[in-house]
Amino acid sequence: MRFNLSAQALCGAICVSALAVPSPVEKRLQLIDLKQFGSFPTITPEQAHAEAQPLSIILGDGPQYTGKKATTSTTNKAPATAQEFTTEDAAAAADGTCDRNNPAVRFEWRNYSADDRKAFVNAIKCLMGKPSSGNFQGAQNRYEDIVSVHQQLTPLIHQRAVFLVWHRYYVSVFESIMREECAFDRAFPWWDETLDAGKFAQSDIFTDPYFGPLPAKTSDGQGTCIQSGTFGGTTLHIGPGSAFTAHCLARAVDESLTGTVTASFVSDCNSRTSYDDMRGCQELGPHAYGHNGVGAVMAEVQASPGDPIFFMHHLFVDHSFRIWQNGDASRTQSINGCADANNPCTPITMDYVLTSNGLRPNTTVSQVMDTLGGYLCYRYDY
Ligand SMILES: *[C@@H]1O[C@H](CO)[C@@H](O)[C@H](O)[C@H]1NC(C)=O
Ligand SMILES: *[C@@H]1O[C@H](CO)[C@@H](O)[C@H](O)[C@H]1NC(C)=O
Ligand SMILES: [Cu+2]
Repeated sequence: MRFNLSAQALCGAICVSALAVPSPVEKRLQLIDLKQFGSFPTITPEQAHAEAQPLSIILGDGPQYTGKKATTSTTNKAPATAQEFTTEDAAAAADGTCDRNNPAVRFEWRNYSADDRKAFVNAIKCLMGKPSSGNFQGAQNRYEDIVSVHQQLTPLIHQRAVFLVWHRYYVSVFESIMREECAFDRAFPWWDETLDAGKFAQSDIFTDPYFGPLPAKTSDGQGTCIQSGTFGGTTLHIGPGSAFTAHCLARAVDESLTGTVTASFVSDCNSRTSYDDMRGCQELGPHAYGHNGVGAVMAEVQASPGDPIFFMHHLFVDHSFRIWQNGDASRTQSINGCADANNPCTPITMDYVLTSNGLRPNTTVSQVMDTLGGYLCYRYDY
């Protein structure tokens, strides 16, 4: 809007008519109306900050703490490079054991080699090229099986306690399918979005060799179909919302939204000592702004995994969750909050069942609370 006004002021009637008629470049870009995608609900960073708990509580001066910050094996030494990761590390989790001194390491994108990055996006592309199992509504390839499960489960996995644990499980299901069906045999990456806050589009994650470009939301509020890079020209068949309408993989970055995904927003949320308070703050805070900031497909709750950047984003969300858990040993051993939307609600327990509708076997909250517990076996490089 502001762009239109200043453009008119600067160059008058000729430029106005130029804006009204889409140029050949714009046509080639294939714009898409963003209204169909909606957005994730949010809280403001100011709200999260105002309700942040004082540092004395975070550092453990409260009665339930020993007065010393809990140390966990996440402080153990990392392999120096991602290449040291072996398939043995991946197998460790699958057989239910985890050597806490030698788990798989998820490397921040900047610590992840160009070769690993390529292999990672190619394995996702590989899933898009495999046939659907036929068990998931609307899915036209194996990757869309995974997207469909998120679409179908949406009301059960958002805005309630299970949000962080279910999405941790979902990322692990995605990882397992990449390894077993597309032979991905390297360490996993994660994305420290706080280092790219306000400039997501400048990250080399969003370049042709990797996830493809991140075009800005247009001045009249449209998204752009991704035409180049690993996922250029992708047609999605799950969504928008609960529909199954063929549409392009589109993005529409708003860097004023990505600009709120800062380390201080994350740590204000992580200052909360109650799991469910922290969860609500992360979900409606940095998590929601990352989705809305990338825009278009990513801003639509149900089918957002249609954009593969979804998994990089949820690896970031899971990293924040693990960092909160590192603050006290009890945080891998218990959970609180509502399991359903009843009033009064049923409290969630460690036995609550997590499902991926058969993509992988069901498990329980207790199996995924600890990323080093055996069902899972990974830590983050920092
Ligand atoms: C990963 O990156 C962080 C931040 O740049 C750095 O502190 C850390 O040492 C790196 N880790 C490895 C294993 O390269
Ligand atoms: C998995 O969990 C879902 C949800 O609780 C349940 O409906 C389904 O029957 C479970 N599947 C198996 C195989 O236990
Ligand atoms: Cu989700």
